Order: sequence, then C-alpha cells, then structure tokens
Amino acid sequence: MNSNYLRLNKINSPKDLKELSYDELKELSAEIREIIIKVVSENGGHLSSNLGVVDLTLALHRVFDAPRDKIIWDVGHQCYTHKIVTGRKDRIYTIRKKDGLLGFPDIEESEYDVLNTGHASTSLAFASGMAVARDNKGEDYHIVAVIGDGALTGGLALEALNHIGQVKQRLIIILNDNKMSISPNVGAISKYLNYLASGKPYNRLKERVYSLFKRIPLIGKYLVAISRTVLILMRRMMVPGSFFNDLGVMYIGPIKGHDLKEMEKVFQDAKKFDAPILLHVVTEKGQGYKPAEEDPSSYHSSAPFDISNGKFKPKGNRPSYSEVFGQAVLKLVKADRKIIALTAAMPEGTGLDVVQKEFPQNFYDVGIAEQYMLDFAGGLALGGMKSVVGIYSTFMQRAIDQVIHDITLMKIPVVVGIDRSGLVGGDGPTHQGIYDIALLRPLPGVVLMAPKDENELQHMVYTGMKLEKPVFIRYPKEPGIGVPMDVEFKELPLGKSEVLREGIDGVILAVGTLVYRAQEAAKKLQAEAGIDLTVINVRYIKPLDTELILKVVREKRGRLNNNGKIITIEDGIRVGGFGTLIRELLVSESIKDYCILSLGVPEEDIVVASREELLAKYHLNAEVIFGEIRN
Ligand SMILES: Cc1ncc(C[n+]2csc(CCOP(=O)(O)OP(=O)(O)O)c2C)c(N)n1
Repeated sequence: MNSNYLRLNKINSPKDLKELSYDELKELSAEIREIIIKVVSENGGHLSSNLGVVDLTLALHRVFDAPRDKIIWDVGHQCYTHKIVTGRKDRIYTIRKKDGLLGFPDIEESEYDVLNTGHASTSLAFASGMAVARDNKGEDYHIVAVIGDGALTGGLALEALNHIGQVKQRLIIILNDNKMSISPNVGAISKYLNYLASGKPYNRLKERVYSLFKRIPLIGKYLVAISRTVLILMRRMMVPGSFFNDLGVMYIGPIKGHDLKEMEKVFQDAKKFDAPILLHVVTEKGQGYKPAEEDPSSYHSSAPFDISNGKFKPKGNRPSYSEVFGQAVLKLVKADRKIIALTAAMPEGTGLDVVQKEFPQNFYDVGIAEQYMLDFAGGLALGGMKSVVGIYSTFMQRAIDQVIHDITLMKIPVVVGIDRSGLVGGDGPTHQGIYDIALLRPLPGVVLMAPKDENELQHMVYTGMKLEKPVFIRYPKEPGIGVPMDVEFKELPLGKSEVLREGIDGVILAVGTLVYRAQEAAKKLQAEAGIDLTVINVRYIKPLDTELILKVVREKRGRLNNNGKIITIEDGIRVGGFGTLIRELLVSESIKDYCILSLGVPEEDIVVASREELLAKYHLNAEVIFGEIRN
C-alpha cells in the first residue's frame, strides 16, 4: 500500500473509522476513490458502482459493528471499499487477478463477508431468513441488506419484500438508488423511486394541507404555522413511500448518499426501530471520476483504461461474439418487424443495444428479471411474434424452470443467445457459464448449438429463427477468431456436424470456439508426434449428428491395436456434458473397443483468473490439448 495514503494507512479494521472526524473522513474517501480508480484501470472491474458507494460504505461501517452486525451486499460488485476497510487494503491491487481477491464478497476470504454473491436480488431473502434465525435464538445483532435500485427489479427481491412485510422481522434495508442498473434502470418501480427521490410526494402533501388550512377563516394562518412543525415530523415518518409502508416495511427517504453526517444520523435512528425498515439512499454512480460520472454504463463492468482520459485500452478489431449476435439480430429485425429482441438489464453486454437504438419498438429491456423475460418471450411467441433473447449463461440458471416448464415442454419457438458460455475470466465462481450444456442436454425437442467462430454464429442466429423450436446458441466471452463474415445468411442443416480435418488415428469432437484450438493441437500432433486425427466441429450438441459420429468412430480406428480413439473437448462442466453424451452414445451402440479422453471442466470451485488462464488450467488451450492427447 502506497504510504502516501495518510488516512488509509491507519485503517486496519472498521473500528479505526470510528475515530475519524468528518474532515478526515473526506480525505479518506478521496484516497479510497483514487485507489479504486487505479485498481480498475489496471485490472478491470466494477468502477461506477464502487465509486458510488464509498461514502455509504464508510457510514455503514461507522454506525454498525461488523462482523457482529451483518452487512449484506446485493450482487456484491460494489464491495471494494468494504474490502479495503475490512483488512484487505494491501491485497486490493490483486482483485480479479489469478490467486488474488475476488471482485465479489467471499465468505472464505473474510469474516466481514456474509454471503457469496454475484447474481442480483438475493440479499433481502437471506437477510430475512437470518433475521428470523437471530430472533429465534434470542440474539440481538443488526442485519443490513444493501440493495441497488437495479437489483430491486429482480423478482426474488420483490418476493422477499412480500414475505418481510408479513413476518415483520427487525432488519434494515438500504436501497442504494443511483437510477442506474448497468444501463439506466427500467420499469414502473424505478419510476416510482425517482418520484420518491425527487421529494415530490412530501411537497404535494404540504401544498394540499396548506391550501386547505388557508381556506379556514381566522385560525387558518395559525394552523399553517402549526402544520409546518407537523410536516417536518411527517417528512421523517410515513408520508412518502406508501408502497413500502403499505407492504409493512417502514420507508424513510430520500437520504443524501454522499453526506456522511446525514446518513449516520438516519442509520443510528434505524438501529432503534423494531421492525423492517427501508432507507432510501440516493447516490451518484461513478462519483469522483468524471468519465464514469458522465457515462456510468461504460464503466459499470469496465475494461482496463487510461486514467488520464478514461479511454479504454484498444481491444483489437476482431468483433466479440456479443457484437456479432446483436448485429445478426438487427439484420433480421430489419427484414422482419415481427422479431422482438429481449434482454434482462444487459442491452450492451448482450450486443442487443444496436436493436434498441435502431428499432426501439422491437426491443425490450425487462430489468433484472430473467424468469419473467423467458415467459414474456414465450407469450410474445404464442401471440404471433418471434422472440429472440440475449442472456448470459450464468444468469439463465435463474430461469431454468421457465426454460424447462414453460418454453421447452410447450415447444414454444424462442431463440436464446447464451452469451458468456464456458469459462469466464475475472469474475470468479459466480459468473461461470459452464453448466448450460448439462442443463439443456436432457430437454426434449430443444436445439442446442455452439458456433466455432463468429461467422458461424450469425448463421446460427438465422437458422434458429427459421426452425420454429426452442433454440439455444452458446458462445463465449472472447474476441471472435477474425474470420471473414459472409454477407448473406446461410441455413445450417439441422443436426449436422462439420468435418474439418480427416485423419486415420482417431477423432476429436470439439464444441464451439474450442474447435480452432483442437485443430491447432491436431496439426501439431501430426507434425510432432505422428498422430493423425480427424477433427469434427460438433455444431449441434442437440440434435446430435449420431450418424456421422458413429461412422467416423467406427472407421478411424488408427494404425495401433485397432482401438477407436475419441477425444471430446468442451468449454463446460464434464459431468452431464458433451463428453458424457458421447460416452452414452457409445454404450447404447454397444461399441466397446475404444479409448476416450473427455476434456472439460471438472467438478470443482472455479478460481478467479483470466479466461486464457482458466482454459490452460482445465486443459482446453491448444498447447495443453496437444500434450493431453499425446500422453
Ligand atoms: C440475476 C442477475 N442478472 C444480471 C446481473 C448483471 N448485473 C450485475 S450488476 C447489475 C446492475 C445492478 O444495478 P444496481 O443493483 O442498481 O446496482 P448499481 O450497479 O447501480 O450500484 C446487473 C444487471 C446479475 N448480477 N445478476
């Protein structure tokens, strides 16, 4: 830690914060902001959200007594200040790096981290359960859930509010409202919060009371004077926030989220309250760094950048798979206005922002509501529209029942682009996209594809829209291969794989963008080890090209001991994945004399590292594939 940080040098635990004056705290928050900006400019990370909660975090740690009191961070992407003041300042520069700190709370990392989070909207449910447990045991610590206005759009958070209003446990909800999810927040609740934050409900009430009193002759003006005092009291009590109050959760707000004194005063009062209470804290996303204040979305999950001008490091000219997906959908929408593109709070991340800009009437951002999005897509399709969804693999996990019960069982034609499939760099275990093959593979009638490159992705989007079935297309977060893009869309024959290389010693069956790595390994095997392998781009995990695969397995038996040699390669969990599928096929066909190597992700916790580091660790880059097969 740089010794220039005069205030921070003395902060080793939240206790040390309590000694500081407000002037000293101001200096401390400036130091913390400087560190956050520096770290994210080098490692990437959630810049805007973290800058927005520096003051809120300091206020919370001064008023509450963690780890005895439990501070729960929803999503957890805004935890950097919390990590810095809870004994991890010296490791903050390792955040998101291999063997470094996680960019999200981690119960194994610190006793101050109450939950492992990464997916939105879980904090209220956990806080609610913990509060009931605390009360049952007769304990008396405080439970504070910090949830953003974006995360509050998640159904899970609203289900929790519904239950909290009934059970009425003692807990404190801090609603961190910056009007932003990743992009500007959406939905009716968000509008309602803006209305509350504006102070309008109080002002309207005030006007109504005054005009009523003024109409009363003689004593009216005295009533106005009295009502002023009453209104000041009411402002702090039940007037605004009737939605929350009516649910049984006391609303207080708006509270200035960069004013430590004001926040601390309200937090102290809230500690005395014996029922659920929601404190509406208004913050500014990106505060303290101009480029992030002006464009909080771009710095939400930021790539490394140059601090002096906020410019992102050049990312090369290969398009990302998300961009190609977005462009393919845009082209399809241009030709057919029945197509509706959908995202759950990730217009930029999924690449669908291009549709939002050009055809806003053909685009919906439903908020952090993956379950709703899938059923909404189903409803659109039943009503005669054509739905195409962009969603990250990890967040589709939340909507798996909608995928199974609602879309698949009714065979509703919805095309789902599963972005960030496979191993995901930087974010750690909560954001891995490794389970989608295993989850989707058993579902009857679905189509599951994985493109080998960006050109194939655009054809898959086109093919998927033509199929009139539930279609899932999985692709990773990495730059495209850099192949030329066909100008015209092509339909890819359903359930047909592609032979890319013929060899006599066995076969590699590779899924998705690992196909190129497999080809590279195959070339090297021939050149350096004299092993000559066929390489197949699987393309369709479902329906599987069993005819071709069985033919190749039976024919390519090699020059040694007439044993079939099969290597499966997938960017996903091995248990129940593509390799397992091939093993099941071999068993069902009573093929016994083969030797099979399945490369994929083992059943273990995925550590934080870059995508390339993770691919190397799990034997999925060309060099290691080569070594594994040769051995
Ligand atoms: C279930 C789920 N869907 C999507 C995301 C991606 N995501 C991460 S943070 C975020 C926005 C959260 O907004 P808010 O809660 O208001 O926090 P802010 O970043 O504005 O402080 C989204 C959509 C997620 N983490 N979890």
